[in-house]
Amino acid sequence: MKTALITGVTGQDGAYLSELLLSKGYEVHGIKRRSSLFNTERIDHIYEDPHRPDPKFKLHYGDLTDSTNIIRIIQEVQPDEIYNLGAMSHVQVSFETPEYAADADGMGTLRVLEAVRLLGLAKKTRIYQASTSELYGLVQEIPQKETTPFYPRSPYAVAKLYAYWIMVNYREAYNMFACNGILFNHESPLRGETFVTRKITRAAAKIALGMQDKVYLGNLDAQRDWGHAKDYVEGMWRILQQDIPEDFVLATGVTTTVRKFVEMAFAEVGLELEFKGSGVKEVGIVKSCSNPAIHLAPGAEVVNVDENYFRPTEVELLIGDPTKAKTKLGWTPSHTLKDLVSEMVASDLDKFKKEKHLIDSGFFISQSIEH
Ligand code: NDP
Ligand code: GDR
Repeated sequence: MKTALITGVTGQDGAYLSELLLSKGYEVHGIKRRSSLFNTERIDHIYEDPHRPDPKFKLHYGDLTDSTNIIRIIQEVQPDEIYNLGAMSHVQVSFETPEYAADADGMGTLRVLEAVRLLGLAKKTRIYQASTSELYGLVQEIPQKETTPFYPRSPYAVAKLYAYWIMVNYREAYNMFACNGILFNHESPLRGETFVTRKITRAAAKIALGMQDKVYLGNLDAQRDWGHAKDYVEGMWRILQQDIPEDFVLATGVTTTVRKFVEMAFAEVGLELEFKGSGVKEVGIVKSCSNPAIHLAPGAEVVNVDENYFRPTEVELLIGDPTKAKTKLGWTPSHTLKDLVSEMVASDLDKFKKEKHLIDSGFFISQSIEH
């Protein structure tokens, strides 16, 4: 039985990857941060009571900014594989916390590599690094592939650039099995609520249920290559099962604007939208409604642009070329964007129907704040 250690186990990818590795018979260890509220919602369903004999899923308190803690956990776990998914992963927030992003996302990766090396595990432990399409930043080539030059456009992406190269360097210097997965955006019902896709699917669900009037968004022209997180964690695992350590792009090869994603999500609840105006004056209004449960007249404004969501430097266009992953890993994404949007909206509708029921019955009074 193989043992895996996942940093960022409480995040979207950590949850799906844990499920995948457990289904493959791995013993899975995850690092979770201490927080004042419970932060294990995404993995509660696979949590095993440590008092039971021989649990296959174990959690350790830790943080990528704390080297001694990383060393201790790796020494204790002696993992065959490490998936370094932990990161301050929000691009816009990284402009507000640039030093922390550098520490957790950049130096954190170095801490993992150094721990493995210093503990004498360089031959045993394979390491996956959660690299990102944000490395491509300002467009240099379309579509973007493993050989496309990088031009990061945020403190997050610059920190991830350091992480990318320190992985390459440790692979070359110490012969370590260290690989970068350069993953394009991947989403799911477990996606963090402040990333644009989830923000939109939540809004579509809440507006349909009469729980929210409109959603404020930033750059509607940005284009992203969106896939499903379930497909991407399968790719991560395949990257570490190769004979030779290499870096791979995982992407769908299809790009879509944020505006189009909004239209697709609202269509799922029976609202056809049209956009009028431009820049900060652009609005998304209801063109027609085929859902009798929704009381919104044509012309109702449900999308506004708020310039606070514009980034100081934006990544306008991402579209990946997954040919290398297809050829060498046999990896192909199995979800279309339409499937993904349907699944996310259905999940948010289900969640907010329950919340509304509790609110209407007087059992629940706090509605979540929308960012
Ligand atoms: P999430 O934001 O959902 O999860 C991030 C995880 O990292 C959470 O478990 C979080 O803990 C943890 N974390 C944050 N800071 C630290 C720290 N200092 N020490 C230890 N753990 C920390 O991200 P995703 O699951 O979407 O992404 C996983 C990884 O892949 C990230 O590194 C991200 O940058 C990268 N990536 C993601 C892509 C995507 O489209 N999803 C695409 C390309 C790369 P907590 O729950 O306590 O906040
Ligand atoms: P991204 O994802 O920055 O690509 O990083 P995000 O969903 O935050 O933004 C995608 C695009 O949408 C535009 N946008 C908005 N974004 C947010 N969050 N909120 C808004 O209201 C909004 N309006 C428009 C953004 O400007 C951007 O162009 C994600 C993260 O998961 C990273 O960790 C990962 O590395 C990359 O994907 C690949």
